[in-house]
Amino acid sequence: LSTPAFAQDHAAQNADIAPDMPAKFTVNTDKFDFIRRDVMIPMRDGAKLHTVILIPKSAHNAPILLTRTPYNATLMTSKAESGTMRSVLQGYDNMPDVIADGGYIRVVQDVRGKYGSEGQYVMNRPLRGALNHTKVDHSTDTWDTIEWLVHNLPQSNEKVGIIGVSYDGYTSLTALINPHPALKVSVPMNPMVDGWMGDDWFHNGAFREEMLSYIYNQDATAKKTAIWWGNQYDNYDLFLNSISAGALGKERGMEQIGFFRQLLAHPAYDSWWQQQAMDHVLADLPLKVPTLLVHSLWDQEDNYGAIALYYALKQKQADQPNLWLAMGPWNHGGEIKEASTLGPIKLPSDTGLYFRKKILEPFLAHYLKDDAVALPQRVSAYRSGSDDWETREALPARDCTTDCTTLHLTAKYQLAMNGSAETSGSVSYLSDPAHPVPYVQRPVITRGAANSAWDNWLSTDQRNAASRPDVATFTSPVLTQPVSLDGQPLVHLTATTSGTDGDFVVKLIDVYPDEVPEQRELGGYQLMVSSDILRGRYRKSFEHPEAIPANQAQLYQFRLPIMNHTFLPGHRIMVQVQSSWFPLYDRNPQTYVSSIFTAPPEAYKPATITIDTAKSWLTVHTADVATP
Ligand code: PG9
Repeated sequence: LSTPAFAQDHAAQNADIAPDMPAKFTVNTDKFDFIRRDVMIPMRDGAKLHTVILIPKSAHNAPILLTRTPYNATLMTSKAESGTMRSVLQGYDNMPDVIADGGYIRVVQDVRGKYGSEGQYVMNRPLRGALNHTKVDHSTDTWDTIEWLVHNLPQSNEKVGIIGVSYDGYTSLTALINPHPALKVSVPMNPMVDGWMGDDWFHNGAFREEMLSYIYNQDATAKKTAIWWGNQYDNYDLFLNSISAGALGKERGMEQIGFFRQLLAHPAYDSWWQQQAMDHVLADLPLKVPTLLVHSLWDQEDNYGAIALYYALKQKQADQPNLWLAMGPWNHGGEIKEASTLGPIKLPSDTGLYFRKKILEPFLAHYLKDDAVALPQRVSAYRSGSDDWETREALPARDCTTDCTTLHLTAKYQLAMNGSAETSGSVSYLSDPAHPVPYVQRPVITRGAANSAWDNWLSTDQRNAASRPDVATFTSPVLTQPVSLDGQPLVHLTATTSGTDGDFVVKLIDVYPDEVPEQRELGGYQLMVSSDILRGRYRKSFEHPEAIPANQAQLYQFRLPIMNHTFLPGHRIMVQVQSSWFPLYDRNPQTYVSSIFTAPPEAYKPATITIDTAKSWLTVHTADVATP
C-alpha cells in the first residue's frame, strides 16, 4: 500500500515547523522560597508511589509533615501561581499558616493506584491479614515512605508527622500500626474509621445514597476521568425515579467497580466491616505515637470515627498517655479553613484559626521540633451555643450513668425535661416512600457541584421538616435557664409500624428565639445539634437483621453523635422524629426484603408509625459548666 497523497503533503509541511513545547519544560525556580521534588518512592513490593516534596530553601534540621491521599498530590501542592510555599499550600488538606509558617518540609503522596502512583487502588484497602493476603497495606506503605524520607532529605531532622483530613485522616490512622520509629506524631482529622457504623457509607445500617457519586468519581478511574452524571438536576427526583441505590448504581455501570460490588455483598455489619473498623483495630494495639484526634461537631461526612476511636482507646487503654482530642464547631475539614461561621450562624471568632494556633501548632512543635513548647490539654472542646473553648482531662462517659438529663417525648408534642410533664399516650404519622422527607431544601444538588448544600447540610434550618405531617416534632417551653449538655445522647424510642421494616431518624435541635435582633434571619432557626438514623431491621443486631413484626411495639435504641452545646435562655429544645432522610439515605421500602439495595418497586409501601411517648426519651449527660 502506498502512502496517500494528502498524508505526504502533511508530513512535508510539518518537517519545517518546530514544536512549541520542549520535551520537558524546566521551571526556573531561582526566586522560589522552596525546592520542589517529584519523586517515585519504591515500596517493598516494587510499586512506586508518586510523592511531592516541598522543601523550604532555608530548611535545616526541619521536621517533615506527610499526608497520604487519594486526592491528587500534584493538585494539592500547586494551588497558586506563586513561588512561595505559603501560596502553593493553599489547597485541600494544607494549612499554610501551620505548615509553611512553621518551616516544615511538606510531603504529599498519592496512595497506590491513584494519580501518579503505581499499584492498584482499593477504596479502603484492608490491612494485611484475613482480608488482605498481600504483603502491603497503608501501614507498610507509610513505613516504606518514611524510611525513604529520612534517608533522602538531608535538610530534615528525621522526625516525621502524619496529618490529614477524612481519607487522609484515615491514612494517618493506618500509620499507627507498627509505626516507623521516625514517626513522632499523627493528627487524624475527621478520619473515616468505620464506614458502616457511622462514617461515609452507612449510618447504623442506612446507606448514604448521596455517596454513590463519590464512589463513581473516585473508584472508576485512577485520575477521575469518569465523572458521575445525572440527567435530572434534583437528586431527589433522580434517586426516587431510580427506586433503589443498587438499581441506580447498576444503571451507571457501577458493578464494574470492586467497592460497589463489596457494598452490595455486605449490606449488614458482618465480619468484613468489623475487621476493617479502625477503632477495633487500633484499640487492640498499644498506641505508641502521640496522636491528636480532631473531630468536627457538624461533620457532614465522618461524624462517627474520631469519637468512636477515642472511646475505644479509653476503654481498652485507660491511661493512654499518647491520646489528645480537639473538637470544634466545624463541618468536615472546617478546622483547616477560616471558621467564623457555622452555616448561617456567626461565631465570635475564627475557630479554625484558634485550633491551628492554640492546639495543633504547639502539639506538632512539641514533638517534631526541638523547641520546648507546652502541650495542649488532653481534650479541647468548643461549647456551641455559649461559644467558649473548654479544656478538660477526658470526655464524659460514653453512655450517661450520672448527672443525666432526660428529654421525654409527650403525646401533646411537648419535650419534657426530667419528667416535667405527663408523657402517656402516643403520636402517629404516615411515612410514605413515594414522598420521603428531604434532608435539605430541594433541589438537592450533588455534592461538589455548584450550589450544592452538601457541605453545610447538618447546620441547615429544620423548619421545612417541622412543617411536614410525616415528621413528629416535640418542643420544650422557652428556656429560662441555660441547659448545657455534652456527650452522646442515647435515643430510647418505642414505636410500632404497620410495615415490616422502617427507618427512625432522631434530631436534637436548638430552636432560636422568634426574634434575633443582631441577626434577624436566625429568628426561629432550628439548628440540629445531634442527629442520626437507625435502620429498623438492625434494632437488635447490626450483624443479623430481622424483620419488624407489624404493629408490635419495638424498642429502637441508638446513640447520636457527640454534642457539646448550651441551649441559651430564650431558646427551646426540640426533637424531631421521622422515617426518611432522602436522598442522603436510600429509602427503606418499609416491607422487609433481604437486601434494600435490590428492593423491587412493589416493596415500597406507606406505613403508619406510632410512637409510645411514655416509653420514648433521649438521655444526655448534663455538662459541668458554670452558669454564666
Ligand atoms: N469523607 C471522604 C472519605 C473518607 C474515607 C473514605 C471515603 C471517603 C473524604 O472526604 O475523604
